Amino acid sequence: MSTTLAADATVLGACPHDCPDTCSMLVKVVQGKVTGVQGNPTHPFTQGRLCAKTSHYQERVYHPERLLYPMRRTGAKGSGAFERISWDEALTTIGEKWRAIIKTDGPTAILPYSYLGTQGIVNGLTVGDPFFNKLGATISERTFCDSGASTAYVMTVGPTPGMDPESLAHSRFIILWACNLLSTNAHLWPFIDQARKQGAKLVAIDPVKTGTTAMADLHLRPRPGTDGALALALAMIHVIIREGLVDRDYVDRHTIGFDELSAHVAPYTPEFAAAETGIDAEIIRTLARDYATAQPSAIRIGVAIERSAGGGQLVRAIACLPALVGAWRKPGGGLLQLPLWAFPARWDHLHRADLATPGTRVINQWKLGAALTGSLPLDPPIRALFVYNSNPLVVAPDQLRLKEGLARDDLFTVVSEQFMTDTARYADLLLPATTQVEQDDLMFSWGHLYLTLNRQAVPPQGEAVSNAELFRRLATVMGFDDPFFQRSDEQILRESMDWDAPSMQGISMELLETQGYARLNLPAADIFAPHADGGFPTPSGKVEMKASMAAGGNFVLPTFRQGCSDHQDGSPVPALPTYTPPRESGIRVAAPGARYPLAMMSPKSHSFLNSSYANHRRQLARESEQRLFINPADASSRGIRSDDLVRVKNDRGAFVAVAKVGDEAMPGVVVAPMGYWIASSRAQATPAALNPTVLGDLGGAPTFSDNAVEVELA
Ligand SMILES: Nc1nc2c(c(=O)[nH]1)N[C@H]1C(S)=C(S)[C@@H](COP(=O)(O)OP(=O)(O)OC[C@H]3O[C@@H](n4cnc5c(=O)[nH]c(N)nc54)[C@H](O)[C@@H]3O)O[C@H]1N2
Ligand SMILES: Nc1nc2c(c(=O)[nH]1)N[C@H]1C(S)=C(S)[C@@H](COP(=O)(O)OP(=O)(O)OC[C@H]3O[C@@H](n4cnc5c(=O)[nH]c(N)nc54)[C@H](O)[C@@H]3O)O[C@H]1N2
Ligand SMILES: [Mo]
Repeated sequence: MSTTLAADATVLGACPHDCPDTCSMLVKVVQGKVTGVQGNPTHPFTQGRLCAKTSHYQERVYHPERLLYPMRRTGAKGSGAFERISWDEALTTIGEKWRAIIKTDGPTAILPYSYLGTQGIVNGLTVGDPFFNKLGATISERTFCDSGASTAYVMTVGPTPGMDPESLAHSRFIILWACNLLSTNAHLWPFIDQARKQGAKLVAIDPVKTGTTAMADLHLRPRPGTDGALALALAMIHVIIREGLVDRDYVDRHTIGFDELSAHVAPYTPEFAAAETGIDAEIIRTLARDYATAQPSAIRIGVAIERSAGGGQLVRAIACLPALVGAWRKPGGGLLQLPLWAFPARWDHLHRADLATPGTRVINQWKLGAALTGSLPLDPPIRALFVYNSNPLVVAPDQLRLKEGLARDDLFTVVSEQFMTDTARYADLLLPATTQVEQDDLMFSWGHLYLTLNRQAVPPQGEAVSNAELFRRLATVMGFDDPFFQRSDEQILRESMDWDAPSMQGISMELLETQGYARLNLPAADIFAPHADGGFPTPSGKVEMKASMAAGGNFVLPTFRQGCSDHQDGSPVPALPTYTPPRESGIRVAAPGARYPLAMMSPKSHSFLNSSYANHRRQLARESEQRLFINPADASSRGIRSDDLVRVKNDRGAFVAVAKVGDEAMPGVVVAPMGYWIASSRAQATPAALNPTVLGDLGGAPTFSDNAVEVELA
């Protein structure tokens, strides 16, 4: 933590959240208290604005329900009854329990569970990895978010930042594919707006009608899941090739596998895609023609694109499109996935996979319920769970089984949290965590090309500690004497980046301190076309329409996702982007008399950040209680009217929601926005109770958009 904190100041901070926008934030401190936050007006991406979640961040800092002290459970698991204890007592208890478990069952009986409660390089994704690797705990495979799409993207174009998000201002044709940008990536909108003022056309491909799709010139609504969208992408390739819209020069010089792809897409006609998607074949033809001819054209894919059985193959097909039409030639053309690939973070040094014993057991985090209840056979079983930066009871699938697992009396659970979340209620010990204004951090971004510094503005509330401090304390308790485990936040921060990398030239701590942020050393967005002349970071140096990495079977994603492999069941990945049938959803499954005839999606809520902020009055006032959007056709056949209470169910579970009848949901599809807590739900369950644990075709992605359900009046 910083040494001196001014009583009155405006401190350069950064939004900590798991969101592509990573805003530079001005934190106003008056008499040692944060009185307000504001988007940094000089930051080219933040542009002075914060969002519905963070514009009153001080309300999170001083929320009356903040956890401020370590606590021990006094009631039944889940009851929420706790009493205050000291840090010494909490740490001693953890040390004793863990040592006893290690003695009887070995260290793999301990399972960490974490994600991106905070995204900072110091306190975020990797903060606990060196500790748990050294401890020998089971490795948690974190495939929460974009690991499927990332695997597909890397297979096809390599770990390239892709197009500069700001260069969208120069696009002539923009496709938002499975991306609810105005809610989830709102700071990208001004660039799209600028492009549109210069005549660019905007197309949204999303089964759901959202605020974002309402802004588009054309909204295409494929049936959710792989059957729809993958067929659409393959049909676009089909049309572009058959109608001679290919940029032959670009394809010849910068791609491999074109001839095979050309033969491969022959059956994927617009008529085939029309039957799969419900979108008119002529509209698909026009889309392909416009996309190919209005150069530069851009595709922005949302993370949601991966959430079906064939999501990975879909992203591979989409990643072929810009090369086919030569979109990469100019600024404003190409594919925008996650520009985080541009940041030269020293991930190996941050997660220290080298400290783990080779062969250590790995459990995918979507399987937590199964892992805790024994339905995933484990030897030794999990006897201790350590949760930080995550709220699995709301974000992971299989909620009922997970609840059952967390309720086990013989499971020793520690949760580090800012709030008494649904998961925290099941802890044996609770440890209080700081918010962003109480700590230092450095932020990379997965939505723009700026590094952002967060300086501490006020002292920690109560006895809250940062995650980095938490793991220093745990290392001491467990007797890890390597000084690596006692590095200060400042040391971690400074050692986290490769300052010698070309993209860091011109960036110094001094610059970050004075400006709050710095653009990576890359050309300005209006002249930046990273692949105008090829240079893709794949094994061949080209866009791999036929993926050489697929031929080699499994490979580990070259990212910071420690323990993340590409393919869960070990079956080979097809060399060309190939049609994968839906597992559950898709209208075609819903034959007359089907038990679960509706496809459920559970996308993000506008005012929550995953499950964060769903305990804030301001955000709840806007989101109200759990809603279920249902089409009038499906509602009337079930006797459901708007504001009726409905039960949504499948074999995995059920939850109760307030029905909203309208065309937000297309026929055959229901939409249950995510984030609401169990504690404030009507039937002690949320959409996660219905979500499948089945993984997608690549990268261990979830299949939350491939989920068959039924709805009835409650
Ligand atoms: N307000 C808000 N912002 C957020 C978050 C939040 O919780 N709330 N979460 C952050 C995080 S962690 C992430 S990963 C990003 C996610 O950002 P997005 O991917 O934009 O988020 P989603 O709302 O999950 O999905 C976007 C759209 O994809 C559609 N969709 C879902 N499945 C499919 C499909 O199979 N095909 C097609 N074509 N469309 C589909 C949904 O209907 C939805 O409207 O947002 C980040 N920003
Ligand atoms: N149904 C459905 N489920 C989904 C998704 C979906 O679209 N639909 N999206 C998936 C995706 S893309 C993602 S990224 C995941 C997100 O999953 P999570 O990363 O688990 O997201 P949150 O629910 O925000 O939980 C983060 C928790 O960390 C806590 N926290 C914040 N800062 C700190 C800190 O500094 N220290 C500690 N110890 N705790 C802190 C917060 O209070 C919060 O309770 O959810 C996934 N689950
Ligand atoms: Mo995410």
